[in-house]
Parts: sequence; C-alpha cells; structure tokens
Amino acid sequence: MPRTALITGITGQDGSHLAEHLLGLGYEVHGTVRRVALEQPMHRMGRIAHLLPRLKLHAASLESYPSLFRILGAHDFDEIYHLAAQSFVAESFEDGFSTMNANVNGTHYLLAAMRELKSRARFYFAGSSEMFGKVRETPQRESTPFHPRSPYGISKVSGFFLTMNHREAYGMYCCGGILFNHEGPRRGHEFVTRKITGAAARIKLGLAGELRLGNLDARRDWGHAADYVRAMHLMLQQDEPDDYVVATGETHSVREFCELAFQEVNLDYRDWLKTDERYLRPAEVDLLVGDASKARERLGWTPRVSFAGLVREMVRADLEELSPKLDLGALAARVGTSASRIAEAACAR
Ligand code: NAP
Ligand code: F7E
Repeated sequence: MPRTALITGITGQDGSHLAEHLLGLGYEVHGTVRRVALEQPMHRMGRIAHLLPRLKLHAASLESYPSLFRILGAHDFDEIYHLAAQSFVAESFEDGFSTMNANVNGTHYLLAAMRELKSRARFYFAGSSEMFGKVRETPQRESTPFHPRSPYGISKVSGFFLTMNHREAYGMYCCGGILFNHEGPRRGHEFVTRKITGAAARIKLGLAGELRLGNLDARRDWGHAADYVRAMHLMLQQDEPDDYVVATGETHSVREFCELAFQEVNLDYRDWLKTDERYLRPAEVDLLVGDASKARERLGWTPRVSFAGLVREMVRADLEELSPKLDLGALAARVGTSASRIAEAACAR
C-alpha cells in the first residue's frame, strides 16, 4: 500500500513542488483546491497541470470547517501538509481580516478536525521567517523570539502556536516549519523575485520599459522552493515531532537581486529601475537570515541551489515563457533547438 499524503494549497508554488517530490517517492498524493480552481483548471492549476492525472483533488476552502472535516473523515492520511494560506505580506496590510481568517482559523479548523476524527496523520504547518519580523538576533534560529510586523506574520505566529499546542496538549504529531523565503520559476508574479526576473526578461525582449519597486535595501535569505519541500517531508519522517528553521544562511538585498537578474540578460538594472512609494509597506522586515543548523544536523537537510543559480534559473525560465510572444517557440522548432537554448543565447549577447 502506498503512503498517502494530503497537501492543502497544492495549486501554489510549494504545493506543486511538494506534490512532485512525494509522487517521486511513491506516495498517493491528495490535494485541496478551491472550487473556483475546478471551474477554471487551466488558469488556476497551471503549476500542477503536468501532474493532474496522478493526483486526487478535493474541493475545500480554509474558510469552511465542514469542507475540511469531510475530506479528513473520508480518508486515512499518513501525512498532512498544511500549505494553503493567504501568503502575500503586502496584501495582508490591505485586508488583514481575510488573511487572519484564512490563515488562523483555517489552521485551527484542520487541527480541530484531525483531533475530532482522531486522525493518526502527521501534520506539517507552513510557518515563516516573517514571524521573526523585527529580528531580536541574527541569524534567526528556532529559539529566536517572534516579533511579527504584518497581519500575515501575526497569522503565522498564531498558526505556529496552534500547531505546537496540539502537539503538547493532545500528543498529536505536529511539526512547525519556519521557512525563510524560497522562490523559483513557479513563484507568484506579485513577489519581488519573480517581479524582478519577469521584468528583466520583458525588458530584454522589448516587451517592457521599466521596473517599479519599493524598498531596495530589505535583505532576505532566498532559497529554492524545490529544496525547501524536501525539508518539509523530512520533518515528518522523524521519531518525534519538532519545529525547524529552513534557510540557506545567506542574506542578499533586493538591490543585489536586481543587479544579478539584469546581469543575466546583460543589462544594468540602474537604467531601468524606478522606486515607487506604492510598494513600500507600513512596517518592513529589514533583515532576515536563518541558521538551519538543527535541520542540517537532525534531518540531514542542506540546500542544493545557490543564490546565483536561483536567479539564473528564474530569469531563464521567464525568458522562455515570454519567448513564444516573439515566436521563439516556432523558431526553435524550425531550427531544431529549444526555446531555452535561444533564451540562453539571448542572455549571452
Ligand atoms: P502560494 O503560492 O501563495 O500558494 C498558496 C496556496 O494556498 C494556493 O494553493 C492557494 O490556492 C491556497 N489558498 C489561499 N487561500 C486559500 C483559501 N482561503 N482556501 C483554500 N486555499 C487557499 O504560497 P507558497 O509560496 O506556495 O507558500 C506555501 C505556504 O508556505 C503558505 O502557507 C505560505 O504562507 C508559507 N510560506 C511560504 C514561504 C515562501 O517563501 N514561499 C516562506 C515561508 C512560509 P489558489 O491557487 O486557489 O489561490
Ligand atoms: O518581499 C521588498 C519587500 O513580497 C520581499 C512570502 O512568501 O516570504 C515572502 O514574503 C521584500 C520585502 O516577500 C517590492 O518590501 C521591494 O522587504 O517578495 P516579497 P516577503 O514579504 O519576504 C516570506 C518568508 C513568507 O512567508 C511570505 O509568504 O521585497 N520589495 N519592492 C518588494 N516586494 C514586492 N512584493 N514588490 C515590490 O515591488
């Protein structure tokens, strides 16, 4: 019998990577999707389109306890990865109530349903470095106190403590991941890394003339999502449930990310970048850098993709994605190469 896993938020960046990883390990993978995703599969399920025949999807929303209860009641999962959330920090300032409702109540509903149904599943909660916010020490580790700076950060602190409380109060196998920023070609376009790599590619291809950003001095510990989902899985394979920081240990500014991304297409970011107050946040998280020693020692986890490798992969993927607009796809087919080769050649120019 294959092991079974449920992923909430399977249509998101991490959900799609985790589904791929678990399928590769022989799991039967289930996922929750919002009803609207079932109605518009091409639009809402782009990241998992290639996996659809191998997945078992269920309609559910974080706002609906019955929708979650029904799925957990109908299946005996070995592992549950709770990734679904309103994950965009800037949006949480615009609509803190929706963020709190989905992220806090959604997590509470899932844990309460597991408890009510006496589920034996191991539970993973997607906590975040945003919980450290105005950091009390550097680098940040599991013992660093939390000081969140946004409704999103606050919602993740609540979810993290709900997870810990279910472990301590009811003996449930619940783990909290404290994951630092992780990115890749499947990142949402609203996040700064994808916004930058998409703009670098569009500008290179003559499809855009500028990039507008907010705070260029913010520093983040950016890793690759494919690396980070391996850590989620490893957490649930340990004898005892626990909480872990997952990070690369390197920090870079938004400005450095721009510099590298534009270098990849042989452009100088300073010629194209405009700062725009609209993208500043009411309260900023200035510096994040994680100490993942515990994950390294206990889980044997280390990241494989470097910062430069991440930026390069994202820029090239964006060039390739945008290339059909220039008929590069058709050109590639005609000359018997791939669009990525042509994009690569464009980078080298
Ligand atoms: P993402 O790409 O924004 O994906 C979020 C997922 O949650 C999507 O599948 C989305 O569904 C689903 N979702 C949102 N609101 C929902 C609701 N009300 N009901 C049901 N589903 C809902 O996020 P991600 O980058 O993959 O991150 C995964 C998790 O890790 C999130 O909890 C995030 O907060 C956390 N995290 C992310 C990072 C990072 O750097 N990526 C770091 C630390 C923690 P739709 O497709 O229908 O919108
Ligand atoms: O911002 C600055 C912005 O939106 C990064 C989520 O996955 O990681 C992510 O949260 C930095 C911030 O990610 C723009 O002010 C400047 O300092 O890409 P971001 P985030 O807020 O770090 C954590 C770990 C999560 O848990 C979250 O779910 O970049 N920045 N100019 C900008 N950011 C955006 N989005 N857009 C700009 O124009």
